[in-house]
Amino acid sequence: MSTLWRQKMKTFFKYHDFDKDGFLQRADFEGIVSRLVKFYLRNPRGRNHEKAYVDVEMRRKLRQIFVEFLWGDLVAGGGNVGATRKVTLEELIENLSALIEDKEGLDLFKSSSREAAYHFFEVVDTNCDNLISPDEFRNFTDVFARVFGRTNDEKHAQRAFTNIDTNKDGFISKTEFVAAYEDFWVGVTEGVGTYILGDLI
Ligand SMILES: [Ca+2]
Ligand SMILES: [Ca+2]
Repeated sequence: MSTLWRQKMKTFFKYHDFDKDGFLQRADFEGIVSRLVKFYLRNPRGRNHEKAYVDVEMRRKLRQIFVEFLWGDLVAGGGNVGATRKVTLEELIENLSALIEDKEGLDLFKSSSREAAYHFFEVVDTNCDNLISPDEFRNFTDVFARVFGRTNDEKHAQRAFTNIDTNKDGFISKTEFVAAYEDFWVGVTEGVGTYILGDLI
């Protein structure tokens, strides 16, 4: 895999290793879900942010993304996904490259990545019009930055938006979002999803 790809994995790793102990664990991902739910309960940002929706539906979508897909399929590589498992950056890189360098593994990976991207899209599209506007995207990067304990970098958020919006109509469609999310994980050169998490570390 390329240097750029490794850099993306390192960026993902650093953001998600919330307690900065050099390992990714189930608790890191559970913690992200709890913090996001708590944040949206306190600061409803959209039409679909009634308390009951956030508490049940959004929590379910976020768990699917962070605990089942990101932690279970991807970081833990389908092995032990329980509380005792600790994964280093090198191990993440090994698990993920083994998965995407295998034809069958890649197909499987793409279908779960698509499903996770759909859920993500619904979380970001707060007015439920099936498009992500620049404002919705900014809101989302802002919420994520808070949850990950960083400051939001507007410049990088804007660059990410422009790259993802491939037909340049000023909105991110579901198809564009799915393509960008997949590109982040499998692309070895700079592509539509390289900066989806912000600038690379
Ligand atoms: Ca929208
Ligand atoms: Ca577009």
